[in-house]
Amino acid sequence: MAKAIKNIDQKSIWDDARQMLAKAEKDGVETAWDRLEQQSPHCQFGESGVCCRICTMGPCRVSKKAPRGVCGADADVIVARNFGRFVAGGSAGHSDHGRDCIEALYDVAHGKTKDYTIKDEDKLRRIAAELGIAEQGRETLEVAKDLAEEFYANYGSRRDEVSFLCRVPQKRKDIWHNLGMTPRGVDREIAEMMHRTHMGCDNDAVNTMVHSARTCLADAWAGSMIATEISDILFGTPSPRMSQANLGVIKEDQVNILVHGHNPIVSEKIVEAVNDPELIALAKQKGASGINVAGLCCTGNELMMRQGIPMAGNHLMTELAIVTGAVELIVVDYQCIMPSLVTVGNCYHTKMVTTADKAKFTGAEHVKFEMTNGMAQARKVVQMAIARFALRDKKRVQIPKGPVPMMTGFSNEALLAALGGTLTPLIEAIKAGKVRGAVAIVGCNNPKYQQDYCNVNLARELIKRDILVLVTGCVTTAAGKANLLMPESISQAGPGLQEICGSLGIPPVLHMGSCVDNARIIQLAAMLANELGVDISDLPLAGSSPEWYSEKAAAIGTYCVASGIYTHLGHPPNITGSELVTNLALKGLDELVGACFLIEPDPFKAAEHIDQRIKAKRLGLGLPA
Ligand code: XCC
Ligand code: SF4
Repeated sequence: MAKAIKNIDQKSIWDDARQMLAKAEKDGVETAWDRLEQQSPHCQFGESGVCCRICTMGPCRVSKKAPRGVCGADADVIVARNFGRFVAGGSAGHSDHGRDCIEALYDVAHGKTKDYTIKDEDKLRRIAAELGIAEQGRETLEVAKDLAEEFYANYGSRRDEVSFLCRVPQKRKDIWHNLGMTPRGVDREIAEMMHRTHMGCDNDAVNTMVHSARTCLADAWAGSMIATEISDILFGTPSPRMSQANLGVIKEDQVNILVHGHNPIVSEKIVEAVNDPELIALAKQKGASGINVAGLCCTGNELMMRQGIPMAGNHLMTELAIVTGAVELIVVDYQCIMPSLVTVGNCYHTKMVTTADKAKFTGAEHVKFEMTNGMAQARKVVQMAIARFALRDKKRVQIPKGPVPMMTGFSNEALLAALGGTLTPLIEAIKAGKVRGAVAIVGCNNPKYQQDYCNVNLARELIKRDILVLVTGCVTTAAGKANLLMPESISQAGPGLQEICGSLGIPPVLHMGSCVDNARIIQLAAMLANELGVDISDLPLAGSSPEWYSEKAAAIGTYCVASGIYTHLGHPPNITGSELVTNLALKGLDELVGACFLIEPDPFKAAEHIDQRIKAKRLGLGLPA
């Protein structure tokens, strides 16, 4: 892995980031890039996954000289156990977010809250029917009660498989069944992963890796999918709309509030509160021309998909957004929020507010959001932001100019609507080779890379080859800033994609949501496979997370592969200390589940490999390459 990057231009491809990196230096603000330098070089034992801290006979780090830990575990066992716990962490993140969504649906259904309602009743009924819950002739809230119970049961230990396996092609389910990979319950698989990786339990690396995949499949087809579906039910199913991205969305003359994290339950209320005429009047009284809210990371994606709220930036922009000196308040829920934001905020007048008891930050103010007080708490947070406006030091404000326009809102429902109600036009385009395949580029930033260089260049290379690109998570902002999320950007695509996207009036790169919304993408893959009567692994699809960093991203990559989708990563997880586990990831899985990982830091080479894979899949289906 590359060493820490020192030159500002090499830290990011973006002008807004570079301006703020220079300002951070001038203002004496430390960023992730500085701390990466302090942490480099990284511990080789840790990086290759051969450091075990699972018991106090250790910690053990195995090497040629000392190939086994005190208990006798070798590198294969240690690496597999570490990986299992790593993806269990990621699966827990998405799935616990999903659980919070179920609690919200439950409270709405039982009339325990007036702050939240059901916005998409059709979707509620459609999903209820899909899962075998009677809905015709019944009150909406009665159906919602049953759906909440059904979803809760997906977290337990009493089922043979999670509910949404009804969406999975039979061939895929058979593969999972035969491998012992069928996800039974979200909490069960995660707890079992922790159990298996206790000292003296699962000491067969392949067996541990199979359960890792099972845990991630529970994330995909239950935890994340439930989070997405309930978010649509409660806040509306996204449809195409326009928005904007980059730090230029921060407004000099307004009170600026940034929302950061993942779950729309908090941020949706903040958006409502900033539109409250009373609060706007209060802001004006304090000398601001209004109240502006902008998103960061996945909370930003959720709000952008449904409300068109602009995106200030992705993961590595979160510190830099505060460096503008124009952010009054940053309100967060959970996941991907750097603890450094409190410190950066203290260098300016920026207040940080936490909202979830499971994600408190020392130095931040805690305003606990519950289902019954969401609106009141949101108003309180907005008032706090307004009060900070007077503290802003105008001499230290510098906001990069010119936000970039982008199109968002491509839920599967919206995509189907754009296609005229059926997948047929897309399938015909795939058969004709006009759309040769589709690749989901998802995930994060990581200061070990030039920010967004791989994310953007991979997308550009793929659309040139008539491969439709779907983006979620932090790649969204990258694609948006690169002008790839506009219908006009078809000029950068190959002729086939130009024709198809042009006739539909959609961009060649479609924004499908946040990280949990990768569930939309695997659902789409399953729909295509079912329509064609094949397995997901037969389709000309791939996934990619070029600049990933998080446990969640590793869980997503793993469930993609286990679902039959070839998946590219810019760098490997910490598994290279085991040849067995590494070979399984890069090759062996192909025989087991019909897909494997590709590791390639260069986006141009990655595009070539993905293209080859798509060609092979097309030929396998009897289609022209
Ligand atoms: Fe986090 Fe979801 Fe990664 Fe962005 S992309 S840095 S995980 S916010 Ni999921
Ligand atoms: Fe060492 Fe084994 Fe304990 Fe791990 S489980 S720390 S390898 S003794």
